[in-house]
Amino acid sequence: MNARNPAEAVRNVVEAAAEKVTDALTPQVPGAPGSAPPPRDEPTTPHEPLPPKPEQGAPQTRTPTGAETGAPATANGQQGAFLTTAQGARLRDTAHSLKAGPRGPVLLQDHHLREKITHFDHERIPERVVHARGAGAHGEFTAYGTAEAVTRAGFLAKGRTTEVFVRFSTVLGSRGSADTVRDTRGFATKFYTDEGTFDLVGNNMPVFFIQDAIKFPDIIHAGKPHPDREIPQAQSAHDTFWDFVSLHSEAQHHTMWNMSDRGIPRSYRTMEGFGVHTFRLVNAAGETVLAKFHWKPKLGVHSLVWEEAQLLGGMDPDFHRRDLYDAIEAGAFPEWELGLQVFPDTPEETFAGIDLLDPTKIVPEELAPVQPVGKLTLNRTPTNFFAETEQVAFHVGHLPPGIDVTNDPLLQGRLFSYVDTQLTRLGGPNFAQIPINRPHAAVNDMLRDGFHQQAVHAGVAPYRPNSLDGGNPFPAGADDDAFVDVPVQVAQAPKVRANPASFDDHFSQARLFWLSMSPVEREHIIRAYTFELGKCYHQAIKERQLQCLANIDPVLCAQVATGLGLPAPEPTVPVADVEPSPALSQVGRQWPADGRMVGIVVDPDVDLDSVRAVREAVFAADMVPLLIAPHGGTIGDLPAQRSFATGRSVELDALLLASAPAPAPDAIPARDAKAGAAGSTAVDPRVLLMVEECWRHAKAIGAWGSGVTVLEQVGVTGSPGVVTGDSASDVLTAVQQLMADHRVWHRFPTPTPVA
Ligand code: HDE
Repeated sequence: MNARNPAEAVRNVVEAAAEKVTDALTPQVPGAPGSAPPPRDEPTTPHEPLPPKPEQGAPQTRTPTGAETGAPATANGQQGAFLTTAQGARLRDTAHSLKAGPRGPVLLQDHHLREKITHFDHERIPERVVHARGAGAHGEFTAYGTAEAVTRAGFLAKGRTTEVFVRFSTVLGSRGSADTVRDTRGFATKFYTDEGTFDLVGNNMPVFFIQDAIKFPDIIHAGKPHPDREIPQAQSAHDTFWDFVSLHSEAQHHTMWNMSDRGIPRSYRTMEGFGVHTFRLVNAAGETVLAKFHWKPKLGVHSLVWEEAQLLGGMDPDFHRRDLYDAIEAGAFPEWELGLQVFPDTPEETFAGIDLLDPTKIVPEELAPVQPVGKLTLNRTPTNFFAETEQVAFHVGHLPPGIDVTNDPLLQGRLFSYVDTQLTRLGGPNFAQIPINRPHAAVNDMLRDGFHQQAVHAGVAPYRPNSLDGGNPFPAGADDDAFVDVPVQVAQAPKVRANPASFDDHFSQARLFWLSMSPVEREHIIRAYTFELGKCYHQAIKERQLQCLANIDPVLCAQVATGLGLPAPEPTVPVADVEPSPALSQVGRQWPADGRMVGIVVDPDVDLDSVRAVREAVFAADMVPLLIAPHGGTIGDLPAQRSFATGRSVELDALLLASAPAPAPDAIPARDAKAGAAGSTAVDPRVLLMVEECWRHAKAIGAWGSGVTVLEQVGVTGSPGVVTGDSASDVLTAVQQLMADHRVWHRFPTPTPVA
């Protein structure tokens, strides 16, 4: 055994033991739960903890005040071969309480029992009040240097690479809710820059429901489950949400984004991200510009269809986090470009007539192009969900020199909220000392004591000025790279509770978004509004929201009204005359298919060589092949990752049929309701259902050999995006080309007229 370190040696031993039993059945796709396969018998020889899985990362081992310790990241975890107390005393037994004789009673002196149970009692902490459901990953950001002219932020200097941690989230649901609900997604990035941590706490939509932070509790109370029955979970399809947004019409632009395909992303990897607010950047010469941050995914923007999202909520509530972690494990590292829209810093703080302080407005990319300034790559999964994803604490006020805030009233309120929320959630003021939050810059802050203080501060003078600690810490001078608040002129004005008049336009940009959509995206928006309002109980709320839609677009309003069985009202304000922004549509371009799932239906009679070749070709294209077979185990020498009983179309991006499997022995409707799908008795009905679902979800489907007969039985042969051929590799090539468009949208006509 020639292992480089003891942990690797341990893995070699455990792997060797496990090889004997697991070789043939190992699924060979991402998702193995541990770093070594388990042996069949319980291991009894003491050894060091197993190393993390190769794709896992962890916070660097920094001191609470930001210094590198040089210890490996694994030193954050458990040490040694033996079970111990929290104080490090070795324990012989953790399965039996200390009792007066085998039949008890249990003795109060059992300090191990009390330590174990007491700690367990306190394992849960309050979940985030919003964005509770999330998934994080480590990565790095490399700057192109293209932002150097507008900001002095060191991490944006050419070629500079900075460690990051990103957390994606939904907004409304509880921690255990489903990933695929219709909602806004959080996209929060912590850059551990050597000038202090920068948190870009953004969303996958560029606008927000409200213009003033004081209304955040209102929108969230309206969106959360009703307080009496605590339903519905993690969704906006209910009365209180639509009650608020129909009365509070500044929410209509954001609501339109939620009702569009952006509300149901296919993957975190296929989402754009937006800083939403306008920020102020300052360069080395002290000159300023206004700017908006954008994340552009390498894989393009891509979404689920609504039925798929609903099925996935039950089939795989962890769909998005699984997709993220499987992609990283498979080496298909998710990538985004960071981009800037830059505007002159004028006293009016407007651009092309758009108020840059109004967070319900975008600046169309056609007017101000997004200029790429660097690349983000997520390349390591967390080692421990709680330590990293749950305890990470973002704050819009974590800013490095070169990036400053503006007077956007939503941003100003956020500057207060994020620290305040961590005090409760993370139990005190020292959350910056938790490993995932530790800065990668030297910290000398004069903040002292408090719950869970981990720094051992030296000296006697945590105050300024002092002479007893030699005057330390010293204010940074002009040449010491300090954060300097930009001395922006504050307008002379009365103290008021009021908005500028420019904030009063609530409908024109909702219309701009609607007009920018392709026909199929508009059908989806009509469907989403009709579904959500159809779930509301009260007629008055539906009618009020229809009035808002009438003010946005008459066709949209009429279509939704028809679905609700209500008359379409006339607009109460003139419908805005706006130019569409084609950049807002996600349809019409081509994208790489990295990390996408390709199902391959096989049976024991399949031509194994062609399946093996297709499987290799799918892997080679950075996608994941899933063999779907009548039973688990293997087909020939190939592992079956799904059976007809465990598999479902919704986890696939494309489906290939290499066989026409006869009904398996468990294709019994009384046992598996999917087996009750209507169709021929020659083919397993669950395969027919899979084809049917892929077809109606506009996915590419391919078949060769006897697989072609399955398509005939479902009645989809020859329809758009359904490929047949003699050669498996030709079929795969054609399917891959279809996947570059994301979906086969032209399979279905789009009848709604354009206004
Ligand atoms: Fe947040 N938001 N927010 N938010 N937000 C939180 O902070 C808040 C807003 C966003 O993965 C909380 O640590 C107020 C806009 C993300 O940990 C809390 C207002 C945008 C995350 C909070 C807003 C966001 C949060 C809850 C109105 C997009 C998850 C837990 C002024 C630009 C970060 C926490 C993570 C989380 C307050 C509006 C994004 C309560 C008061 C606009 C991505 O502090």
